[in-house]
Amino acid sequence: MSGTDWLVLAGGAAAVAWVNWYFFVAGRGPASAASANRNAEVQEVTIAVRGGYAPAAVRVRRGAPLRLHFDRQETSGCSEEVVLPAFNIRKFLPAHQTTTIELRPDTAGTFEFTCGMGMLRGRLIVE
Ligand SMILES: [Cu+2]
Repeated sequence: MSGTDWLVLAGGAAAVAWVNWYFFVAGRGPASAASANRNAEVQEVTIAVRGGYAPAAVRVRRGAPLRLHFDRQETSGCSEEVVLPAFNIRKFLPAHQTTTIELRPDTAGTFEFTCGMGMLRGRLIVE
């Protein structure tokens, strides 16, 4: 392999290590709720809605009930609805309020959630 290949490989390994750290060690971000309450029955994740979704990627366990708390911190019309097509969910999010969506991720995979127009995007990673 050339020097560039090794560089790419090292970069990839570093990215994987960072992702694992971020999700499982950092105690914040996408998996904070899921990892902190790994054995709890209900998984809870709060997602801030302000010009996008933060975290934009939510990692959860398959088969356990999930509560997504959408904390909408703006009045911009773009984000007034959130849609989870894979779960047949479309929900209005009142401005400056937290709206909870309950679902049960029974299938592993990556599922998108978007605003009503499909402009803001987030991902639900079920594993
Ligand atoms: Cu939108």
